[in-house]
Amino acid sequence: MSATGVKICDVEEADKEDVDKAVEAARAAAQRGSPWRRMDASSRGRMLHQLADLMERDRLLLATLETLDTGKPFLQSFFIDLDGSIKTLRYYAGWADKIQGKSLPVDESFVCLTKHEPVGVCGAIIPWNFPLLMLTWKLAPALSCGNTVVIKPAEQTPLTALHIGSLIKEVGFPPGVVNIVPGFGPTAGAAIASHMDIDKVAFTGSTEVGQLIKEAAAKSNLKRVTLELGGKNPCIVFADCDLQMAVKETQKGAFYNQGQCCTAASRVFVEESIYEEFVRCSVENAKKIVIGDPLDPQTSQGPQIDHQQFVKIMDLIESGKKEGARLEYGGTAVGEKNLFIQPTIFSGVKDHMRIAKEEVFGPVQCILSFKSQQEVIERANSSQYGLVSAIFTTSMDRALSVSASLETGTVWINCYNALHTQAPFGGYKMSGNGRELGEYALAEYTEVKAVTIKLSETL
Ligand code: TXE
Repeated sequence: MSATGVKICDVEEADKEDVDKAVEAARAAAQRGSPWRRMDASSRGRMLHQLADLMERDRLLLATLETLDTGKPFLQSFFIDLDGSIKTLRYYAGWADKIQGKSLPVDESFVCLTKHEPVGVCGAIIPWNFPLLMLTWKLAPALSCGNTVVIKPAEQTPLTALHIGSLIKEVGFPPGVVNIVPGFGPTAGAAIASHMDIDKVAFTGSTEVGQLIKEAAAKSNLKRVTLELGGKNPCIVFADCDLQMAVKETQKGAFYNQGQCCTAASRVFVEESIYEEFVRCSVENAKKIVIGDPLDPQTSQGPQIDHQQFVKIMDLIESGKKEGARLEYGGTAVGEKNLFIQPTIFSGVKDHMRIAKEEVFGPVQCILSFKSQQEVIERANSSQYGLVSAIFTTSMDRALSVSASLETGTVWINCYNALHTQAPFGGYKMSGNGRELGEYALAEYTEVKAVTIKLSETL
C-alpha cells in the first residue's frame, strides 16, 4: 500500500508448507560437505562484499522501493537505511575469515582448543519499520559465520527483501543458503518459531510477539532465540547542556521515521530550571517538520505504516489529553483519508500516564520535568523496557556516572540514534535478549566447540 492508500502490487503469500520447503532447502545447504560448508571463509566474505556491491548498484531502486513500501522519506531511505545496510554487509564480510577460537591453558596434560562453528539453519523475522536494515542486521552475521537462513519479512513491507532475493541469486550463493518467505506472522512467522529443524531464530518486533516466539522455541526444539523488542527510552536533559543541541537531538529521536523506532526518544526528562525554555524551543523546532509525499525530497515526515498503527497512536494521543498532559503542538491527523499525523508534543507529562508508559510508535514527544539526579535515574529506570537512553550535559563526569546507573543496552551522550555497525545493539529487561551488530553478534550465530586432547607425554 502506498502513502495515499493505493495498492502497489500483489505479493505471493508463504504459509507453513512453504516454510517447511524453505527449511528443507536451508538444511540441505547447511549439511557438512555441502558447497556452502566447504567454501573457504574468505570466499564467504567475498560473496557478502559482492552482495554489498549489487546493493550499491541498485541503491536508487532499493531506496525507492523502501519508501514506497514504508512511507518513510526518500532521502532517509537512500542515505540512512541503504548506507546502514551496505555497511553492515561489508563489516560482516570482513569478519568471515576472522571467526576464530582459542587455545586454553587447561589442567594436567591436556590441550584444549575452541572452535566457533555455524549454528545451522537460522530463522529471521523482520519488522516493517526498517525492513532492509533489520534484514541485513540478521542476514550478514548469519552468513558470515557460515549459517543458512530462512527470512520472513513483515507482511506490510516485503518488497526490498524480495529484491535482495534476486541479488542473492545474481551473486551466486549456493541454492538453499538464503530463503525468503513473505507471509503473515501467525502463519509463516509462527511456523519459523516452532519449527523442529530451525536451530536459531532472530526476531525484531513487539514485546508480545517476542514472548510468543520464546514460548514456541521452548515448546519445540529449544532453538536459540535473540529478541529485539520495544522501548520506552528515557532522555535526561541537564540544565548545563547545550540547549539547542539537546532540543534538536531529542526531537530527532522522538520523530525520526514517524516515531516508528524501537529507539524512539519517548520520555524526555528535563531539569526544572530549563524546562519551560526547552518546551518552547521544542515547539519552535517541530514547526520546521515538513509532512508530505515521502518521495518528495523536501519531505521530512511521511505517513504511519498502516491503519492499525494509526488508530493506536491516535488513541494514545487522546489518552494524553484526557489524563491531563498539556498539548503544546500537533495532536491531530492531517487530512481525512490518509495516515499522516502531526508531530505532537505534550508537556506536563506524569510518570503514571499511558503516554509515559506505553510504546506509542508514532510522532509523539512526551516532556517531563525533574529536580534531582537521583530522582531522574530512578524514574528513568522504572520501566519494563531497557533498550536505549540518552544524557545531555556538558559535564563528562556526570554523564559517565549517570550512564553507569541506567539500565539500558545503549547510552548516548550528547547525541541520539547514533547507531554504528561496529557497536552492539540490544536491550536490558523486556526490550530483548542478545545483541545485534558488532563482534558481539557473532556469538549469537556460532556454537562453541571445545576440543580436548590428552597428551601421552607430560608437558
Ligand atoms: O508488530 P509484530 P506489529 C511494536 C510497536 C508496534 C507494535 C505492534 O509498539 O506498535 O509492536 O506492531 C511477525 N509469530 N514494534 O503488530 O506483530 C510479523 O509478521 C511469529 C516494535 O506490526 O511484532 C512481523 O514480521 N511472528 C518493533 C514481525 O513479527 C509473528 C518493530 C513484527 O510484527 C507473529 C515493529 C507470531 N505469532 C513493531 N505475529 C521494533 N522493536 O522495532 C507477528 N509476527
